[in-house]
Amino acid sequence: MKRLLERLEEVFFRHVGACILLLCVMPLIFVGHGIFREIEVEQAPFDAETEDLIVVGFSQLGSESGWRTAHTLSVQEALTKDAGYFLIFNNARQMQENQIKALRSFISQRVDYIVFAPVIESGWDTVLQEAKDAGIPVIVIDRMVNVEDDSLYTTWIGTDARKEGEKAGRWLERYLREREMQSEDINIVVLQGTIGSTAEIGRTEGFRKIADFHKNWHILESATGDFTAAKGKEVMEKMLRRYPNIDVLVSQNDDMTMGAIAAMQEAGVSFGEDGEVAVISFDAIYDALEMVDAGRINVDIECNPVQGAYIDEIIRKLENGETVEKSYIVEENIFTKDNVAEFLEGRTY
Ligand code: GYE
Repeated sequence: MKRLLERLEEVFFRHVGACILLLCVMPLIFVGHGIFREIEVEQAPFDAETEDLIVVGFSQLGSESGWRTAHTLSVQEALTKDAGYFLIFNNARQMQENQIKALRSFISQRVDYIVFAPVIESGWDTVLQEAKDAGIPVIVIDRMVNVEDDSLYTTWIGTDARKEGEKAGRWLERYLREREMQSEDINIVVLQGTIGSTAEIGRTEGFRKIADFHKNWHILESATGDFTAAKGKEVMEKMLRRYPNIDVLVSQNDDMTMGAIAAMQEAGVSFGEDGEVAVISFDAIYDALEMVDAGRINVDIECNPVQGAYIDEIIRKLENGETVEKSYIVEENIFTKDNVAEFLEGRTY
């Protein structure tokens, strides 16, 4: 009996001991995990090798589209070690809070420059003030920030999204005129990008400006597909169920267009040059241009992701103490079946 009691005592303490140990260790595991999650950005090793390099923290908003992949690559290809840079990259996965964390991490690492593609326009005043207080120049790329004090960033390199939206509207005017449909009722649906982003705001407003001139153009619905193919498909499926006679799809990027095309195919709705639904897309990535060539997308309004070389040039000027412009707008084209072939050749994205 005594031996049995001793045995029970031994087992009991062993288990309680294990539980206590686990209780002590568990919080550490969680805290540790939290820490590692927060500091996802690569640390800049400030050793002899990097001392001569210009350290750039690059906060990319996400990897939601083919355009974004080309954009990231363009920055990485321009800011190489051979060109004199040490690039710290962070992908915010389309979440503003991740981007703010990345910017704070760059500030605490005392990088030489911050390059930053903001997911939406608002909400940056505080963190950009922190960068300014730390004396770190901020180069905003692609989308814009909407801040009270524009001395919070040094310069912006991007595209004219409003003009892109207007170009889409002008193309539709021409298209309807050529088919002598300019007086008919035209039903339009719009797949918007991330709400509150420069690309979404500009393309929505630019297109609407032209649409407002035409009382026979009816925008049945505008809904966001968040610039992704999956969401674009999902939203288009709902629209196709709701509206049996869509004449025009305006899709604010090629990825959503691909999703919407899949939805139309599944629903048995024809589209493109000879179809029921005319397709207007934005970005002009390679795969979409092939679809323009094949007559499946009627028009693609280009948005140029090749912005890396501009950043390099701007940083070099700043290093030499030269002044830079407050904004740089990259050049853009518009592609239809008539001109696309010559641009397909040699296009890398
Ligand atoms: O059109 C889209 C991407 O901000 C211009 O973002 C960029 C847009 C681009 O996700 O594909």
